Amino acid sequence: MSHATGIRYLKDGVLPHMWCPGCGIGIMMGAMLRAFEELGYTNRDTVVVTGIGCTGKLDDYLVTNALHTTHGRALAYATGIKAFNPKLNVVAVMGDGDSVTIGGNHFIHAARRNMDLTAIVINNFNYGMTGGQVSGTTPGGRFTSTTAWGNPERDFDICALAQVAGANYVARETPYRGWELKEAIKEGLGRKGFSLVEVFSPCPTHFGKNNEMKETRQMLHWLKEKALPAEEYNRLDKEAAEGFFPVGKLVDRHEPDFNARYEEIRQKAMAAKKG
Ligand SMILES: Cc1ncc(C[n+]2csc(CCOP(=O)(O)OP(=O)(O)O)c2C)c(N)n1
Ligand code: SF4
Repeated sequence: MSHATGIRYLKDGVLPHMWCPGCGIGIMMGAMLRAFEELGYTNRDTVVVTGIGCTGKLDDYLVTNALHTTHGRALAYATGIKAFNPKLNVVAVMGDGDSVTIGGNHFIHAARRNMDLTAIVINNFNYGMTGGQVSGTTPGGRFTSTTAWGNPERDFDICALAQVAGANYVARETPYRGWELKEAIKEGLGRKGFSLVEVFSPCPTHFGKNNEMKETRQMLHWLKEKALPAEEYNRLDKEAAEGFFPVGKLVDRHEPDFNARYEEIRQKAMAAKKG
């Protein structure tokens, strides 16, 4: 039984945090810091890279190395850090707008390269910080401040996107499943190559309010009811699965990561030069 609190990575005097009551970002941060502690990460060898938005504020609270970057570009910075010093544990923490709406191109290419990074994406189905606008993950028909009559677009399945782009590890969790969330982050961090942990998360202030879930408990209840363990979800036919989503481990590969491939090519080039 672990007694990890993650407190050693928190800056002194920063609580209470800035997130709204009922927001899922704090729960994710707690899970991530406990995962760091259980893995024995030191503050010095850990780098948390964020983009912009409510999720992007997370680096303010940490005494690991932390970098607050630009909207949509966290993975580009994280890639550079990992390429420069592969010994560092590099985590990019992003919102859904950050990771796959404005930042979609960086996301698919980081997964395709199989960079040894962990991406944690808070998917709250809208742009939280700027007032609840529609994002690339807002489900079709749902209401946001810019789709007052319902969203005419279809939403991205971020986990499926990471899978087809080549990620080694993909999991989805919710703040309702705090222990499983911590375990997924831990497994993602421990896996070589690109890992994604997507967190379906409540934004009661905007998405909840606009979709008849003004109370936090209603949003948590929605996430609890609709989340099915992947094995259970996969047994359902298309009709029965409608409205539900799979949680837990969704992709489990051990393909060589970018640095391993790069080293192999470098060795070959050196050998050819000598010969
Ligand atoms: C290049 C750029 N475009 C737009 C913005 C304005 N902006 C700041 S936060 C934000 C939305 C963030 O949404 P998301 O990434 O989903 O994170 P959340 O706030 O929901 O955690 C936007 C559009 C910006 N800062 N930079
Ligand atoms: S606006 Fe939404 S995402 Fe931002 S802190 Fe509030 S609840 Fe969280």
